[in-house]
Amino acid sequence: MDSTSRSASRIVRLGALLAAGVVSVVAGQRVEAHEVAAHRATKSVTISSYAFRSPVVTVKRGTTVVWTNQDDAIHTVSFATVHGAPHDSSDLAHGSTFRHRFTALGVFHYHCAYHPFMHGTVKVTH
Ligand SMILES: [Cu+2]
Repeated sequence: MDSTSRSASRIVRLGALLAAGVVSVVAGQRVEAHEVAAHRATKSVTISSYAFRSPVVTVKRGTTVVWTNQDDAIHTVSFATVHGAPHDSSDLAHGSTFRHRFTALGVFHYHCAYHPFMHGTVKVTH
């Protein structure tokens, strides 16, 4: 093998490595774009007339759920204490919001600490 063909074969190998790298980078970007879209998703739940509307929401993992109290009465968004559930919202006055990004899969039940008949569920899926 002379020096010309040796360097030519090195160039071919480098080209193959670059091609493989480019393919994996493109695949990685696709996955990232998909994850970013899920992470930016939000779902709104309003609190009005002493009820969570809608009481049951199903969201993809990474979604942020935002509760807004439209009642004059104070309410809370208080979850059963399980892995992946948010901490208590504490008191929400009229117009206040509480938000939590759900990163764990599961079914999360919550209620209002002042009005136990007010309850809701967040189902987090793939
Ligand atoms: Cu309440």
